[in-house]
Parts: sequence; C-alpha cells; structure tokens
Amino acid sequence: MSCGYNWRRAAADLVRYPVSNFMSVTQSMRNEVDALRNQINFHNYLYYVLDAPEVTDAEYDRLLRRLETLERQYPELITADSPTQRVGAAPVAEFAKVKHEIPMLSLGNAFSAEEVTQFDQRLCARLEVECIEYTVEPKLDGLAVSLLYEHGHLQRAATRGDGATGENITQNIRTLATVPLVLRGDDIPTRLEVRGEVIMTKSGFERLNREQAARGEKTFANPRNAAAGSLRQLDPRITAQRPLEIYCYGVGVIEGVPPSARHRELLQRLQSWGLRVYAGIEVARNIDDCLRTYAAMAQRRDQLPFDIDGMVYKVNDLRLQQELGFVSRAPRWAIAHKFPAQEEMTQLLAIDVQVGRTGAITPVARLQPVSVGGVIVTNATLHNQDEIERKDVRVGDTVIVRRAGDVIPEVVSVVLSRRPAHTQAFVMPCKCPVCGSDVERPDGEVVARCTGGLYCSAQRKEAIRHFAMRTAMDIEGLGDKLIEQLVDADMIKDVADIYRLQAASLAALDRMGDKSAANLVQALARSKETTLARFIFALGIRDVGEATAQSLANHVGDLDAIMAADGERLQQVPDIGPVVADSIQSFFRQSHNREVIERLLAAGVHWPAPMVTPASAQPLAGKTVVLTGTLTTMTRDAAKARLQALGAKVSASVSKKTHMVIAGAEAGSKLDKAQELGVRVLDEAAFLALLDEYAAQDAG
Ligand code: JCF
Repeated sequence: MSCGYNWRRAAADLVRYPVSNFMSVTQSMRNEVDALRNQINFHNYLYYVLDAPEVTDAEYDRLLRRLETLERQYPELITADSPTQRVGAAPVAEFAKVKHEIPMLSLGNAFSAEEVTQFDQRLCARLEVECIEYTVEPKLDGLAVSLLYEHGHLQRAATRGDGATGENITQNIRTLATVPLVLRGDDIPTRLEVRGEVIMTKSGFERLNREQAARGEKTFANPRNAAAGSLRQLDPRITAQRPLEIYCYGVGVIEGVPPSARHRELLQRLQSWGLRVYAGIEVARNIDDCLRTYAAMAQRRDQLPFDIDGMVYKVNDLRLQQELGFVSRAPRWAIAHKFPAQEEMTQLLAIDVQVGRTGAITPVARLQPVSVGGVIVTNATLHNQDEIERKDVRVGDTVIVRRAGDVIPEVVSVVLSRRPAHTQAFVMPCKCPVCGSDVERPDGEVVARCTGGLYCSAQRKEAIRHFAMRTAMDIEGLGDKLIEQLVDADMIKDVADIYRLQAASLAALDRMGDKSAANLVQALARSKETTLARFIFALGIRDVGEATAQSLANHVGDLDAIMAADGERLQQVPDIGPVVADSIQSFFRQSHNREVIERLLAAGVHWPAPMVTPASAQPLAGKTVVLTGTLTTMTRDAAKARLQALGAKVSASVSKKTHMVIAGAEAGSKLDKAQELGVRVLDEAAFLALLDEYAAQDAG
C-alpha cells in the first residue's frame, strides 16, 4: 500500500532538524506535534486496522517518545485526542448510565443448519424473493460496546447493558490501541455511533493469567470473563494494562454521509475511517454458502487468535434490512449460528498424577464422562499444584471442563455453589507414584518432578515414546502399548536398547506376531538413517523442541560440537537463551546420556555429514520473508527460526522487496498486499514442502 508521503523520511528529518529558523518556535513546535500525531495515527491505522505495518516498533516508539517529550516541554500543545492521552483519567466511583439513541439489540440464535434454513425461508417469504445474499462473520466471544464519534472525535463509549441503557466506559475504551480517538479521511460522518465487540485474544488471556498468578492476583476462567472484568474496571490505568482489542461490526446512528447500499460496503467505509473491522468477513450468495463457510470455520476455529462461539449471517442489502425490521429484542435480518459449546459441567471423581518424560508430575482429573463439543471427555489436565490451589479444585466438585480442538481438555473452574460437604484440598504426593523416588519442586518453579530419572519406568516409557515419534526417529509400529510391555518386561532400559530388539523376542509379546515383529525390526533399521536435527530432538533434552533442534543442527553443525558447546556458544544460536542453553549443557554433562549416545551411534544410527555452508550459500540468504496468518504445524517463532536458519530475514510487512509471503490460516491484509504486488505466496503445505526440499538439498 502506498501512502503518497514518506513518513519514515519525515520522521527522520523531524528528529534531525527539530527546530526551523524561519518560524517562531511555538509555530514550528505546533507543526511538528501535528505531524507526529498524524504519523502515529497513520501507523496505528496500518498496524491495527490494516495489519500491514510499515515501520519497525523501534521507529514507532521513537515517534511516540518525541511527541511525549514535546508535550512535556509545551503542555499547552496537549490535546485530548493526542495519541499520548489514552491513559490518565482518574478512577471513578461508579460508571454513569448512558441511554442508547438506537437500542443495541442482541441476535437471534440458531443451533442447527435446519434452523438456519428456516430463518432464510422465513425471510425469502417475507421479502418475496428467491434467495438472499448475506454477509458471514465469526461471532466474537467478548463484550458488545458502542462508540460515539462526533465530527470524527471519540465522544463517548458505552457498554450494551440491557440494550436500552448501558454504562459510560469512555475512559476505559480510550486505552484500547485499536480504538481510534479520531477518525481518518474527509468523508467522515458528522455523527457516528459504531458498534463492536471488545475481546481478549487467547494469547493475551494466557499472558494476563500468568502475570496475575505471578502477582498472586485473581485469574480469569476464560478470555470473555477476562475482557469483561478488564473493561469494567473503575480505574482506567488497570484497563490500559489489559490486552483488549475491538472489532467493529455495525452502526447505530450515522449522520452526514450518503447511505450505503450494502452492509459489506458500510463495513468497508468503517475501515476506511480507521475503525477496525475483522478482515475475514465474507459475502455469501445464498444461505447454502453461509452453511459452507460455517462448516469450514468449525474446523478452523481453534486456530483463530480469539474465541468465537458461532457465525453471524446478516442480510447484505441494507434496503432489505430496513424492510425486515426488528422482532422484540433482535433484528429480523440477522442470526447467530452457534457452534457446539466447548465447555461443559461434570463431576470430578478423582485426581491422579502422571509422570512425564522429564519427570514432570502432572495432576490429572478423572471425570464423570461428559460430551464436550461432540467428544466424550473422561480425563482433563489440572496442570500443576499451583493451578489446583488457584482454582481450588477438590475431588467431589462439580467442575467446568473445556476442550478446544486438539488441545488437551482442562478443568477451567469449580462451581463452588455445588460443592458437597467435607471435601479436602489436594496435596501433591511427596514420592513418585510409579517408582517411589522423592518428588522435588525447585524454588521458583511450578512443576514438581520425580527425581528417579531413568530409574523411573514412567520416565523411561515417555523417553522412548518421544524417541520413536514421527517427528523424531520415526519408528513406525513402536506404539504406547508395546513400549509399556517392553519396559515392564525389562527388555529395554533406555532408548539405545531398542536397537538390540530381535524379531523372535518381539514376536512372543502380547498382540505381536511374526509379521508385526518383522515389520518393527525393519522400521528400526530404517530409522537409523536420520538427520542430526531429528536425532537431537529425539534425545528428549528438556526445552529442546523440534525447532530448537533444527537450529542447533544448522548453526553448530555436528554432534561433537553441540555436546562440547559452552553456554556462550549455545546462546549464539537463534532462539536459544540461558535457560535452554542450561538444559542442553546439563543433559550432555550426564555420563549416562553420553553413554546412550555412544551406544546409539554404535548401533548404526547415522546422518549425513553437515555441509559446511557459508552464510552466502544459505538458500534464503539476503531474502526477506513475511509470515502472516496462523500456521497449524508449528508456532510462528518456530517458523521464523527455520527461515532464519536458511538465511532469510523475517520481516513484519510486505513490500516490493519481499521475496515471499508464508500465509497461514486467517491471513489478512498482508496476503492481499502480497497478491497485489505479485509477491510469491506459499500456503502452509507449500512452505513445509519447501523446508523439506531445502533440508534434502542440505543432506545431499
Ligand atoms: O461478534 C459478535 N459478537 C457480534 C454481535 C457480531 C455482530 O455482527 C452482531 C452482534 C450483535 C448484534 N450484530 C448485531 C446486530
């Protein structure tokens, strides 16, 4: 996107030549302050609304700091709309009431495709048309708010309340960076009341809860509650610290601009005025298209950065909307098609503990089986002792369990009002339930660990399971049940022992025959040919996941060098900090681990010698790559590390100089921009294929 004016250059000039000799100081200061505000607002718009930043955080910060300095020197230049003036209002004793000029209605609900079809048929009959075009958007799980702009200035913000009257939360809403204090453009309405949903992203929610727990303060059961609690703070300084965001979805009052013909156009205009609108709102030709989008989103909803509880369908033609009007408390022209709930209530029957690969002891809730979003849940994680205490979870309680996609179901909270008499707080066992070794919890850590190491059969089993994983040594046929038997029968003590397994002894095991034994022996032989990165990952070093292992392999090169590397050398590897470096060093310091590695190599595990690749020979050396959207197979950090290992520079914004864009799910405006500029775009599958291709080149 081009903006006509080179802000970056202007910003640099402003910093270099702060005062002009030709104007009175005050006038030149005024001009500079105005220019800074324009630039900051413009960059906010690029960043928050268009998701296409053009400057680095550092450059942005410099602009903001410069403005702050000038405003401190010349307080008379401060205006209420200045980007520096988002926080600062004093706490209030209570929120004032606000009467909505146009009631804020809720939405009718549909819980099945059938109900949705009936809705469409009802409207078609009423309008006497064959079929209706709809907009389709995710229904965000947050809080509805109303923002009133007069002549482009944010005058007031209110909660929905009961729809007729809400609460004045202007000072809190002003602290949201995604809410513009002034609208952009010349064609703005004289009065605009825009409606939207204030949400907390899942990652923001998790971070907030971690911080709250670390401070010993109240944590929240889910992002929605966290958003509600944060928005209804009487002290705006607290709201300012909470990761709240807004997405706008409609208008109430709108005056002083020509009417729009379609809802989708109206949303586009909101966006052009600087209001944040969800980028993925689609237009569906008919109700069947709506249902298809719903089905696709039902598959992907866990990959969205925020919680949604359904899809909203709205009649796109605003004349038809007007004709349809309202029923009691909801518009006739819209409906919320709900997803199955991800949270259900059930009974907690018992709390067991599980021992993981690194000895971490995880308490697990045994539950009265309950169907959550169509899947029966009988176990849920309770994470650790602190979490159990924080949520005050006790055997016998009625609890809320949550399951989202592939993630392990968890106990979210307790329904205290249903707690039976005589429950007892949970205490972590002080001996490992599997091997009897002491359980220790180092100061400052949340995780309790069994100290038995590989003496503990639970840890051995997990270590072997990890070693055999598809993404590690990829030993097909070495599954959980088999590992269980092999360890229990003392046939394997560590991962090196598995290469000594013989078909005859395998065939004698439960549920194994000659055929599967022979297959496993073959799979074992095949797995010996691997890569250094897989091997390092397979060792199961604490804190060393796939991406870190890959990074180590790429940057340090060979195993001996990795084993010998000191903390300083390790921390030169991208993404490795002091904690991970420590884990790596302490792993290789243990003679037992060195011995296992020797035996693995002696058994014939091998990988291609690393190619000594000077940085200039890295396939993406000097190329700029942009990551956008959500990847399903790795985190963004992992993807970034892989790209950097190939020499790429990973950048936040798309320009003509961008070599390629990796677009995950929900890629927004960066993807549009890449397509507009003709930049090469890879989807996730193509990206993975490319990584494999480079890995193969590297190996060959
Ligand atoms: O995302 C939402 N929660 C959401 C709520 C989206 C919408 O388009 C809405 C809404 C509530 C009322 N539209 C109306 C009319």
